[in-house]
Amino acid sequence: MDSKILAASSKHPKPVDHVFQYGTAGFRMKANLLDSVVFRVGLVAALRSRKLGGQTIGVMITASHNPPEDNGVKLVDPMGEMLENSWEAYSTELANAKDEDVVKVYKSLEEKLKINPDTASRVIYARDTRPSGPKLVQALIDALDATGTEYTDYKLLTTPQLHYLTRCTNTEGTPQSYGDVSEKGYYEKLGKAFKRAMKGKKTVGSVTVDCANGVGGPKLAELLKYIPTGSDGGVDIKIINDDVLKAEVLNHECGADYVKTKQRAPPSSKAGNNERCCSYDGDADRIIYYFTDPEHGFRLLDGDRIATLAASFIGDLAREAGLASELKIGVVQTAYANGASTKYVEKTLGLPVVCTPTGVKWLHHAATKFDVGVYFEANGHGTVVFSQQALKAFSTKEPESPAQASALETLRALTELINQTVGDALSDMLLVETILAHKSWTPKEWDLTYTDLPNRLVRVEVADRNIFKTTNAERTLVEPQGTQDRLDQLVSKFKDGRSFARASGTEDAVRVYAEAATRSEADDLASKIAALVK
Ligand code: 16G
Ligand code: ZN
Repeated sequence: MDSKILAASSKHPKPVDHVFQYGTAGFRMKANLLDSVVFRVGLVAALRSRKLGGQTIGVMITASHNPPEDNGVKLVDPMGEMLENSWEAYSTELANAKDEDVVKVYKSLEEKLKINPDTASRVIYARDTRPSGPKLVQALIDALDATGTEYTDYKLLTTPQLHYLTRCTNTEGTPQSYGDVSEKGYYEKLGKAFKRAMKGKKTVGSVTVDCANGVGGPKLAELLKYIPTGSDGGVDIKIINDDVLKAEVLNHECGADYVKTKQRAPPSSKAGNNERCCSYDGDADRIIYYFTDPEHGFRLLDGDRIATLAASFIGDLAREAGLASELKIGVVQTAYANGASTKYVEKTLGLPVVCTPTGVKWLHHAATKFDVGVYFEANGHGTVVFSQQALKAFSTKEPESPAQASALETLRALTELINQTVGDALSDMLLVETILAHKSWTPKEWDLTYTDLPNRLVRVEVADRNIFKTTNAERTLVEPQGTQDRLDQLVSKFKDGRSFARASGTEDAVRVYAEAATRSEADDLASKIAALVK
């Protein structure tokens, strides 16, 4: 095997002087720098699979909401979760090894982690629509061939579809089976669960879906074949920005990241006043809703709104089902969650809120501590996870009334509808549409549940972002010394003021978030804190 790895590696030389890091979203950069990285990630996937006794590891080639010329690669663990933390460091180590040391580092990891090279290794992989994808896939295949790994190429998929398939592959034929191991199985599962959850209801008006000209477009079109639409009741979906043939339009003036950061609808959207709209990102693991209010203009219904909507609906169902005292329901947010949403969950819904650092893996992990853990980043990445105890309660509780039976049936349908492996724009959208249909809500009623505090996010270029060290889920700076005290002093002068600064995990910058009672105060506070950290 060693000579095979050496020979294959020589076809994928590392760009000199480039330092790579497996970050919160895997490796991500300009696609022309990624060839050696993807090859070596293939080696890591083989090691990881062998370490786990031949369980299947997922490899996704995507750069999500980044521009079309970028690409990236990340690994998916057997149950569809993000790669275990310690393996991020092994991936980084192998990605940075000199060409002549690749086999040496590979062998040292094998030895250190006590991996038996004779154990079988299995990988499944997929990519998004970027033109650089197929060439990077070849680098991955070369690594899998060199390590004697069995693999299945799922071609084009959304990131959450690959997470789904990874879990299905590893649970096939067991009582924990997550669904049929095929792309079609994914649509069938969602379609069936959506019909059950909707119970013949119909959403008010239509929803316009902006697919960011990414892989979500063709996949949503496929999903529509499995769900009731238009005259059958269900949901009336209009797809826009679904051009995956013109590479340059991916994420360009459209998509969830554009809408969230620019706080405006994509210019291509023709939706009228009060019409429900949503945007996916380039690999369809994020979703943001919005609409135009005739009085107040553009209104964003972001990840915080989806979390509060889901928590309120599931909380009500658990009460109606007579399970409220048995099950611990909670919401997980990051420091970016609007303070008004946190207050709404704690005070109005009466549910606990946990705050974690930025990055899906932290939120997901904290959510699994609840029986029903609702987690969303404000940027629209999130889902709901159910404990074994919750699943058991939903399926075994004897209903004492037709209302209880109905609530239990809706809960069971939701556990099938929600992609519990990771945030999934298609699944999250069907969840939101189900809830709005049950409540007969337009986006206006959803928007009125609470009022966001005015807030501002600023990106600050600094000489060295690594000097900024935080604790308390990124809400408190421990270094540089004294900065947090000065920050606190500034914040204390603002009514409802809150602010924090943290080093970005994906860009060379520090991000400053500030909120306060009024728009001008939030802006003022943000610029003062930005000046402080500069
Ligand atoms: C990554 C994270 C995303 C997070 C973002 C923060 C995953 C899959 N993705 O894209 O959840 O919001 O980083 O970026 O965990 P930042 O560190 O630059 O603010
Ligand atoms: Zn994404």
